[in-house]
Amino acid sequence: MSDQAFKHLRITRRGVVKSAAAAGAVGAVASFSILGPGGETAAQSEVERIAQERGLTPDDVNAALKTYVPSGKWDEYLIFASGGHSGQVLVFGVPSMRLLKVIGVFTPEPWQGYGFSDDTKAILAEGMLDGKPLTWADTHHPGLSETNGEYDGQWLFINDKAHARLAVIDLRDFETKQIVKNPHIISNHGGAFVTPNTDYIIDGSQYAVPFGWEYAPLSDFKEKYRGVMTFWKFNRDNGRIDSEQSFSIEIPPYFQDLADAGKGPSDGWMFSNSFNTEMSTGGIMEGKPPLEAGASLHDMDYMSVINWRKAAEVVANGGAEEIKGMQMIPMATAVKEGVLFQVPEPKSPHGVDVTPDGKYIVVAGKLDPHVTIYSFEKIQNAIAAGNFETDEFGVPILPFDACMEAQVELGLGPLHTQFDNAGFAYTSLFLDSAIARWKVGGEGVEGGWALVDKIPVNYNVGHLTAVEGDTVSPQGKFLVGLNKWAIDRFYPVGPLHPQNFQLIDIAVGADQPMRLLYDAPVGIGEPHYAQTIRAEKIQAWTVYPEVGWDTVNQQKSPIAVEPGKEGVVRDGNKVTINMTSVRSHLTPDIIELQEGDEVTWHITNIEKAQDATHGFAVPGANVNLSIEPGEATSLSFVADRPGTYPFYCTEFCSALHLEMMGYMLVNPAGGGEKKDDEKKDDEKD
Ligand code: CUK
Ligand code: CUA
Repeated sequence: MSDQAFKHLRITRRGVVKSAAAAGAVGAVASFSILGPGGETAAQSEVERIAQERGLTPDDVNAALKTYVPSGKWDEYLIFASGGHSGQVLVFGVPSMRLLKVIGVFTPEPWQGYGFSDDTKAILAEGMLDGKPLTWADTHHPGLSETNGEYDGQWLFINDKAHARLAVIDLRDFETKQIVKNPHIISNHGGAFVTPNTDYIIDGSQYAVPFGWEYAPLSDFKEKYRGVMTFWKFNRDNGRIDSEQSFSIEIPPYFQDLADAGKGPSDGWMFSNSFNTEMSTGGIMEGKPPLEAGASLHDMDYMSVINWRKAAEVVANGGAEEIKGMQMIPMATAVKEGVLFQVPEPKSPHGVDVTPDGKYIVVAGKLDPHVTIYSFEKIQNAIAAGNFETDEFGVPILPFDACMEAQVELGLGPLHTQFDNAGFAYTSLFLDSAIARWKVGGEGVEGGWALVDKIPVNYNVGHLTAVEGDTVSPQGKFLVGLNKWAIDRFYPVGPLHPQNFQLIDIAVGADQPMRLLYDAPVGIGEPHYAQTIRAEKIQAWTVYPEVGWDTVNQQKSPIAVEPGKEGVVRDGNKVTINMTSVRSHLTPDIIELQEGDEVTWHITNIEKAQDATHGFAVPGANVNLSIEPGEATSLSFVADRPGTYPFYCTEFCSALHLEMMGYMLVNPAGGGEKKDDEKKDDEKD
């Protein structure tokens, strides 16, 4: 930038950066204690010099000051983002946008030992598909647990769209504790969305299939294919989903999409939009319209309106059937019992979001430039009025005009909506590559249901996340656009570009434009959705509460190894190793095995110091463990290849870390051709 332009940058006595260009649009950002009482100072000219050298505008300097978090200082908010195809969860700090953690969820994660220790292998095994292991997932929607509609910082759930699975993460240690596979459907999308007290986690189907994805020809689509809305019961006492208490509702074979739980006045209900009410099944080669065209013929699709509390009563009263091992309310029962209704919604909608006060439901158009806002009260009145039309499956269709409160024209490709603490809603515009801010209306609101302004984003924004933007009390301040395309934002790293998380300042007043603060590349998958929580709500352990901790069940482990009790126990060809790890030794450090031994190796990290994690690798066994301070864990394998195996600690834990190793010697069975009785003799030795 030219010197001329930069003359406009000034740091005032109170640390306010101002420029002619940005005058009035720039707020107080920091205070420089080193600044003198007036005029030019050394610090000021230093800032100017750096800015000039780097070609930074006054807006850039402001953005830097608003996002920089100095060493040793912590971020105010945490983002829990889907890791997309990686099958993991990403944790970012806001406003720094620093990546704090990648949580292993559906995919083995070697650094955390996730999927390598016996107990975490068992968690991944819960998510097998018909007994086949899956090592990836298409994670879309993380959902933080809520108490009275507020994030409570205790649990996180996330769905796997590709296989209709749901995972439970404990935020005391940021580790995955459970994976459940939906027995009714093979792909989901309307999950993980929690009810206001986390009684249930909603998990709606995406692509219709016969129950249990059994075979049925596409010509039987209307008869055999179905949509499903599943309600997983969450038990806070043990921190697990209880499949026995969970249930599904059979719904028409439309492609259900996003979902959201009601709150406040709409608590007890949930909403899910759908597309492809045309029930197109493709068939380009058969001379039919391609699926995306066939699925976009109607002007209206349907939002499902479900009384989940009533549905739970129906199940409790025996109104459900067991299908594929889990309760299912038949569609006819759901209709008869007043559980299931539909409301028309404009053309292939995508997002559905309930306003913080629970009074309105916002549906975004995708192929319609409007958001459509429904009034929960009006929906209830329409239900009370009765006398419904139905679709061809007999499901009531409430009159659009009777339920609709307002429509706001925002721009092209509206998808998802978040809310702030000042009465505004923010809707992503995928086709416009922009985020629209609009005023939520309602009783006593001046100028409601109206577009306020837009900010361009780079590019193709999908979801967005505002601070506590899904709760009954959003916090405002920051918004992050989860942009699918980065194009020119980062130095090229090959044809597969990173995703771009763009941090946006929404703490500005309504009369000032939203401002872009920071671009954070995400190079691990496509994180569809994220939620942002006040960091202080999460009180994670820095070390496990007791030495010898079972990190899956969060209690003292029965297999914990105490110092002084280490050793190797042999029972025939079953060998149990009891090991401790502490800086800088593994005890025992020489392990003698016989070829074919079945080995169970218990290791306890007896450290109590923060960050004194030891890794543990056994070459040849495809194992790496992460044994955090206090953790007790195990691994099992068969020593099937005679040889010499140095095992070692894989975290640089201490000055003598490289010495933190030992030898595992697997003796050949009988030196090649030994007889069986000789082998037994060897084992006795
Ligand atoms: S979806 Cu991806 S941008 Cu799965 Cu919530 Cu809308
Ligand atoms: Cu323990 Cu390195």
